[in-house]
Amino acid sequence: MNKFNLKEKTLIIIKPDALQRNLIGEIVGRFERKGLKIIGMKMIKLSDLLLNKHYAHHKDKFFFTGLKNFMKSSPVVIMVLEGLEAVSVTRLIVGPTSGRKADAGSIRGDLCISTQTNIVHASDSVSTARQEIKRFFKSVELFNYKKMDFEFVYGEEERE
Ligand code: FUP
Repeated sequence: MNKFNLKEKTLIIIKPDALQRNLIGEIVGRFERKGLKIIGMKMIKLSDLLLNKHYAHHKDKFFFTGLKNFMKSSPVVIMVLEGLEAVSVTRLIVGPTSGRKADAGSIRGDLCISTQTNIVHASDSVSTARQEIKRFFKSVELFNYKKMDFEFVYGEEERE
């Protein structure tokens, strides 16, 4: 068996601020250019039910209501990305929560200045990713397909 898990998966939410600011293509492009594989993608409107589950760890925080209102203010684009260490690689590309603290070069560092309207959500661990993917996608909405750049995205020792 391959010691590298090239099929690690993570959930991305492209938030309402990114939609309003015409940044969907920019964000998807950054993940694509990194070499992450898009195995699921759709536009949805987040419900209270979904948001209460997704942000359950923040339910007692002062910003919870504002965060929910923001996340419901327009549709969002959600994606499942797959690749070697997809969860940590994606978090690195996204940057820390506050756009003011995120390094230049990261999505949040380059594209936002807020802690709340911070462009994108990315799962914070492999186990959270599993739960979040299940919450947002049916199994028939996730695709297993061959990508032609595979041999160039990964080196031989990672592919075998
Ligand atoms: P992250 O994993 O970087 O998305 O950050 P958190 O799970 O800590 O926070 C989730 C969301 O809560 C953030 F994307 C935005 C919101 N939030 C605020 O609105 N204010 C805060 O002070 C902290 C987080």
